[in-house]
Amino acid sequence: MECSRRDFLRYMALSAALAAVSGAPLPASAARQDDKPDTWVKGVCRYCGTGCGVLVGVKNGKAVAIKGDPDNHNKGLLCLKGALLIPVLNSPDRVTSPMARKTKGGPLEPIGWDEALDLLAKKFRTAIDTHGPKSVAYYGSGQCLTEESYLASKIFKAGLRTNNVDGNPRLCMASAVGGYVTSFGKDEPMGTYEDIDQASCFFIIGSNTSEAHPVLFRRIARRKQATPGVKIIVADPRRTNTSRIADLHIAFRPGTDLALMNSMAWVMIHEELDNSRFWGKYVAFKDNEGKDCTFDDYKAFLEDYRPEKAAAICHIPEEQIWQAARLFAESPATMSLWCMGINQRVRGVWANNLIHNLHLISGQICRPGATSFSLTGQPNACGGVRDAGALSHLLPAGRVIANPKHRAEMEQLWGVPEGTISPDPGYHTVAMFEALGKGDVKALLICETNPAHTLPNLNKVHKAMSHPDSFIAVIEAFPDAVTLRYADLVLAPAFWCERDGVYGCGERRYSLIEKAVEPPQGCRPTVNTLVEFARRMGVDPKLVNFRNAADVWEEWRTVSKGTTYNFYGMTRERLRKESGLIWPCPDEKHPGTRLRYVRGEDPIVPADHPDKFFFYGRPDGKAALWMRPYQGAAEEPDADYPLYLTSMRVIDHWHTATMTGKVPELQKANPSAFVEINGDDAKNLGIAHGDACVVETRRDKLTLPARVSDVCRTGLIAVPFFDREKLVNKLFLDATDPISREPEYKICAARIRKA
Ligand SMILES: Nc1nc2c(c(=O)[nH]1)N[C@H]1C(S)=C(S)[C@@H](COP(=O)(O)OP(=O)(O)OC[C@H]3O[C@@H](n4cnc5c(=O)[nH]c(N)nc54)[C@H](O)[C@@H]3O)O[C@H]1N2
Ligand SMILES: Nc1nc2c(c(=O)[nH]1)N[C@H]1C(S)=C(S)[C@@H](COP(=O)(O)OP(=O)(O)OC[C@H]3O[C@@H](n4cnc5c(=O)[nH]c(N)nc54)[C@H](O)[C@@H]3O)O[C@H]1N2
Ligand code: SF4
Ligand SMILES: [Mo]
Repeated sequence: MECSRRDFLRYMALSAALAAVSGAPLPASAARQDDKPDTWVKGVCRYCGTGCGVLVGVKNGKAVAIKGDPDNHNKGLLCLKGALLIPVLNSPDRVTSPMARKTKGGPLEPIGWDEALDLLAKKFRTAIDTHGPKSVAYYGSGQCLTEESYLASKIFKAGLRTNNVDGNPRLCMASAVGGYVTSFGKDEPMGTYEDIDQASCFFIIGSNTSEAHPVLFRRIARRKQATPGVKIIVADPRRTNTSRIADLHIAFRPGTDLALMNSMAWVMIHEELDNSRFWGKYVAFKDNEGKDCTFDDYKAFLEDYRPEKAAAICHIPEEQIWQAARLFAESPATMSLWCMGINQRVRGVWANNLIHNLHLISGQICRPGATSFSLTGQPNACGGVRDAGALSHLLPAGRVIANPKHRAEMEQLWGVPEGTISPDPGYHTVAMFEALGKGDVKALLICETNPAHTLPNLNKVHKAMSHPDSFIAVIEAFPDAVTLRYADLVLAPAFWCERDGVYGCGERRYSLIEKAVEPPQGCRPTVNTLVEFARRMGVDPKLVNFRNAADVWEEWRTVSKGTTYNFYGMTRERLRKESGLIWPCPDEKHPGTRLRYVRGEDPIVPADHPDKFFFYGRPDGKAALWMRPYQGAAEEPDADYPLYLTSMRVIDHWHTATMTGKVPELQKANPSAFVEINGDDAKNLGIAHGDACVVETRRDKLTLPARVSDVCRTGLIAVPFFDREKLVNKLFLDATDPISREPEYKICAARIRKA
C-alpha cells in the first residue's frame, strides 16, 4: 500500500515518541525561530487538555517564536500543533470587528462596539421581559479562560436568574465528571501526570493518546522504553497509533467494553488478585440503583461476565481478558487513562464507574503510579467549566444547583438576596438547542465554540439555529467557523495570548497565560465584553465590578476557599512566577497537591485522620463500587445499517480546524475528511483505497474517499470531524447518557457503498 502523508506523519509521531526516549532532539521543540525575540512570555498551549506550558517569543510587539516551558509539566516539549501556534496567532484571517445582519438571511456587516453591545442587551432584555429568564441561554466552552467561564456563569445564574448555562464540556467530559462524582463524591482525578513516570502498567481505554495527547503519549513511551517490565494494554476497537506501542491490544466490538471490564474484575477475584485489605476498608458496594450491598453480591453480579461469556459479547479471544486482568492487578502500579471512547456513550458514566471499579477492587489507587486518570479534552474544561461550575446543573467548586445549601452559600458569597439562584437546573446542551428549535430559547450567547459544526444530529441543530424568532450572538475569533452562518450578531474577541487568564489542565494544574501581544484593533477581551453586556442588562453593578480578568480571578480564588477545590493560595502574583500549581493549594506557602484523598499528602484530609485514605467526597468516607451491567449502544447495527460508525480525531487538526486549518503544514497533512474501513470489509464491498464512498445512516448520507487499512476492526467504519465541507455530524444521532447527558458520538449504525 502507498505511504500517504498521513502514514508518514503517524510514523513521525511514533518516531518522535522514540526520539524523546533516546534523548534525540524533537522536531516539535525546534519551533520557528527566524526572528530572535526580545522577551519570552509565559503561557499555555491553546489546544489540548494536556496543557503544555509554553513561552511565546515577542519582538517589537509581535509574536515571532514559541517553545515549550521547561519549568511546566511538559519540561519544554511540545507537539507539532503547539509548535505551530504562532502562524495561527498572526493569521490575518480574523474577526476584527463586531458584525450584524440587518435582516435575517442578509450578510454580516461590520458595526461599532457600542451598537453591538446595545443590540445584544436589547435582544436579551426583550426576551426576559416577554418570556422570562428561561428564554435566554449561554453556550460556552472548555477553551474559554477560567475568568470568562466563571463570569459568564455568574452573570447568567445570579444576574439574569437563569441556569441555562452549558457548554461543550457536556459533549466531552460530562461522563467523566459523572463517573468521578458517583464513585468518589468529587470531580477530577486524584493523581497527576507524574503517575506516568511511576506506573508499571498502563490500561489505555478509548483514548488515542498518541494523536489526541501527544506530549503525554511521549511520556508514556519514554516510561516504557526506560523501564524494563512496563506493560501497556490498549483497549480500542481501532488499531490506533497508540495501540502500536501496546503489549496487548484488545479490539472489542464497539460498546462492549462494559462487559470486558466486568469480566476483568471477575478474573481478578477468581484468581485472588483482588486486594481485600483495600476494598474491605475503603470501598462501599452499590447496586445499579445505588442501594448498599456486599462483596458477595458483587461476586454474584460478575457471574454474567465470566470470561467465556464476555469474550462472546466483545468478539475477542477469551485469553485477552485473562491477560489484561492479570497485567492490571499484578503490576506494582497500574494507571488507567481514558477519553472519548468511554465518555461519548449512552453508558458513559457506567463505563467510567467500571474503570474506577477495577482500581478499587485491586487496590491500584491513590499510590504513585496507581491511579484512575481521566484524560481531559480541552485546555480549560477542568479549570474553567468543571471546577468553576459553568454547566446547567453546577455551581462553583463542586456545588450543585439541586442542593439548597449550595445555592444559599453562593448567594451569600455573591452578595445577592436569598432565592436569587433558580432551583431548576437549566438546559443541558442537546436540550438547549432543542429548546431553541421549539422557540423556547429566544436569545442565545455562544462563546468560543462552534456548535453548528460539532453538535450531533446536525441537520436538526441547523434547523433549530434557523428559527425565525431566535437571536443568536457569537463571540468568535475566526470568520470561517460554520456557526457564524447562523449568527445574528458576532462579537470580536482577543485571542489566546492577546489577553491574560488561567487555564486548568487535566491534572488539576492551573497555569497563567500572560498577555504577550496586543489584539488586532477592534478585538476585545471577552471578560470586558461580558461585563459590558451585564451592565447594559441592568445587572447589579456590584456583581460585575471587575476591571479585568485579574479582578475576576481574585474573586474566584476567594470563592474556592474552604471548599475541597481550595486554590486560595494561587494568587495572580504566584501564578506569574510559577509554571502552574496543582490544587488543593489552600495558602500561599502550599506547594500544591500530588495525591488526593491521602493522609499527609492532601491538605483536605485531616493530619490526624485515623486511616491512610479518606474519600471525603462521600458521606461514609469510602469510595463507591457500582455494579453496572453491559448494555448496548443507543443504535446498534441491523440488517439495513449493518456496520458500526464511529468518529475520531487526527493528530494534525484541532476540532473544526478554524485554527489548525490556517497552518499549511497541518492542513496539507489532512486536507479533507475520509472514511476508514478495514481491508476485509472493503474487499467484500468492492471498495478500493481512495474510492469515493457513500456513508449513510438513518439521518443523512455523505460521500467520502475510503482509507482502506487495518485500523478499524471488521464491521466498523470511522470518520474524522474537522472538515467543514463534509459535516459528518449530520450522520450521528443525539442520544445522550441519562446521567451525564453526553451524546453518543462514538457509536451509531451505518452502511457504506462505492459511490
Ligand atoms: N489532535 C487533536 N487532539 C485533541 C483534540 C483534537 O481535536 N485534535 N481534541 C481534544 C479533545 S476536546 C478531546 S475530548 C480529546 C479526545 O481524545 P480521544 O478520546 O483520545 O480521541 P478520539 O479520537 O475522539 O477517540 C478515542 C478513541 O475512542 C475509540 N472508540 C470508539 N468506540 C469506542 C468504544 O465503544 N469503546 C472504547 N473504549 N473506545 C472506542 C476510537 O476508536 C478512538 O480511537 O482530544 C483532545 N486532543
Ligand atoms: N462527531 C464528533 N463530534 C464531536 C466529537 C467527537 O468525538 N465526534 N467531540 C466533541 C467534543 S469532545 C468536543 S470538546 C467538541 C468541540 O467542539 P467545538 O468547541 O465546537 O469545536 P472548536 O473547533 O474547538 O470550536 C472552538 C471555536 O472557538 C473559536 N475560537 C478560537 N479561539 C477563540 C478565542 O480566543 N475566543 C473566541 N471567542 N473564540 C475562539 C474557534 O475558531 C472555533 O470556532 O466537539 C464535539 N463533537
Ligand atoms: S500535547 Fe496538547 S497541549 Fe501539548 S503542545 Fe500538543 S496540543 Fe498543545
Ligand atoms: Mo472534547
